Amino acid sequence: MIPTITAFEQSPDRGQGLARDMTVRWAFEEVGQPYDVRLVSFRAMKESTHRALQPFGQIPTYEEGDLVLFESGAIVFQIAERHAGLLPNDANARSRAIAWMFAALSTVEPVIVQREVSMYLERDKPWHEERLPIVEDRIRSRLDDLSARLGDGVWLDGAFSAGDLLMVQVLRRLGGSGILDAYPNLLAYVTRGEARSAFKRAFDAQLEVFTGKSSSQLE
Ligand code: GTB
Repeated sequence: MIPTITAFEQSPDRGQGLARDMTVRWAFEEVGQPYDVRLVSFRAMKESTHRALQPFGQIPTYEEGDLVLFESGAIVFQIAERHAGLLPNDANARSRAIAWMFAALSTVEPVIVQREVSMYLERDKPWHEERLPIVEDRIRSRLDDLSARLGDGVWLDGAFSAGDLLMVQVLRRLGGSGILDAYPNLLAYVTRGEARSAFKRAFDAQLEVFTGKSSSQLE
């Protein structure tokens, strides 16, 4: 059975592949699982039909037969559990890769999201100028540690895993901020992720939703 996911009908990221359906699309592409996409409007996302799938009225969701899932991390984990290619076979290595999935979503991403909130929702607050450098220092603190751990490694722990997939997607959210520039190994890490053919297929598919044109038509 082909799973169906939901994605923005009109993504506010304008095709940059930063909305979380991109993460799920990338996971599907890595394991070679075809998938369908149902596009939802902002209004439809907040209606009861969609909330039955996603209690918070967000994308992405995942439906396969009787199974309905929300939370992009849980969806990537489901894909990684069901297919080879995103989690190692060795039990300990598998547990470590899962730890990196959690690290991406619960240790690194929150500080990056705080900056987005600060930039997009708090700009008009009298304390914005004071708060932003504090938030950015918190990001740098996480990146210092992540960069030290990655060192000159290619991926976080051996072969590419779902942990890398989530971490690369999280770090991509810093694009345009200049913050990653101080971490050449993390920049190279993100570039390696984006160079994967599965990433490119996923990226092109979500871009096509924004432009209404396939990548071959854009060339
Ligand atoms: N924890 C949930 C998960 O991982 O699935 C979070 C899901 C979530 O944040 N979904 C967002 C959403 O539906 C879209 S991805 N938002 C609508 C709402 O809450 O009403 C987050 C996102 C949105 C936009 C950009 N962007 O424009 O760059 C980037 C990321």
